[in-house]
Amino acid sequence: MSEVMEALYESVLEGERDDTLEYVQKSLDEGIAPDVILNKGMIDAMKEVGQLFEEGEYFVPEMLISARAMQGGMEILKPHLIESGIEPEGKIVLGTVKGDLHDIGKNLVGMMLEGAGFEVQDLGIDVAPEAFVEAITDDVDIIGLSALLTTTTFSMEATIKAIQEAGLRSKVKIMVGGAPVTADYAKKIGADGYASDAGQAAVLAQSFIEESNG
Ligand code: B1M
Repeated sequence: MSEVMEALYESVLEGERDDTLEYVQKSLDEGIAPDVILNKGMIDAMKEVGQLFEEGEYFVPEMLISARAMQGGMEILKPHLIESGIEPEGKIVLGTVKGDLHDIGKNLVGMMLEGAGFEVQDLGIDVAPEAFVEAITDDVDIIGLSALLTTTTFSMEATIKAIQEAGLRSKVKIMVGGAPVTADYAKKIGADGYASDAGQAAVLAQSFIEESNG
């Protein structure tokens, strides 16, 4: 890893937001590709944060300041990750499910979908099943559910059930993702698809639209 990327990684690990902003900009100035900056400089650092939390070295406040640093860096990267000027090719309602406050992955998914030409309605975090149901209007093609906790994957199932019970299941495709979610689990709870990362989420969403266009 180059010196600036190492410095970026450390800044996220230490939750030094100002340094993160500086090193993301420096990495871009040095011509490092935005997806490399994101994956190697920031997402890998967040993985180490999670590991340190598991080992009892980090606590919630440390996770939080690392998350703030990463979110700041993502704002600088955003225009470089998404291409502009594409006409919306579908609408997706996105949210982190009830009981879950993690939003970095969901925000990345939203950015990549925007980049792929989707209109994204972001319902935020801790979104109740009923709120997803209410958001399904005629122009909505896809519902995207994110969960980072093993416990909140059950909220995904509850959300799909609520959409079914409201008689709206055939109107939308449902995509799920997040660290504890698997393709098998997605199938089991009746989702239409699973994506392991933000790039895959955009590919999956596009395949849903192509399918519905025949
Ligand atoms: Co939390 N946390 N956290 N946390 N946190 C995890 C998830 C954990 C794995 C840490 C660990 O123990 N190693 C663990 C969960 C264990 C489990 O259930 N399996 C955990 C825990 C336990 C907790 C608390 C319970 C801690 C506590 O209070 N004791 C608590 C729960 C709060 C709640 O939600 N109710 C908690 C709180 C927090 C903070 C608030 C402090 C903070 C979140 C801040 C924020 O999001 N604004 C936080 C953080 C930062 C993490 C880690 C360190 C990093 C998460 C992250 O942002 N990753 C995380 C450890 C880890 O993940 N290794 C951890 C970077 C992000 C880009 O990746 O979110 O996986 P990710 O998203 C990816 C893919 O998963 C996918 O694409 C994304 C981009 O590639 N994806 C989708 C995500 N959503 C998708 C949707 C799709 C498709 C793909 O379609 C719709």
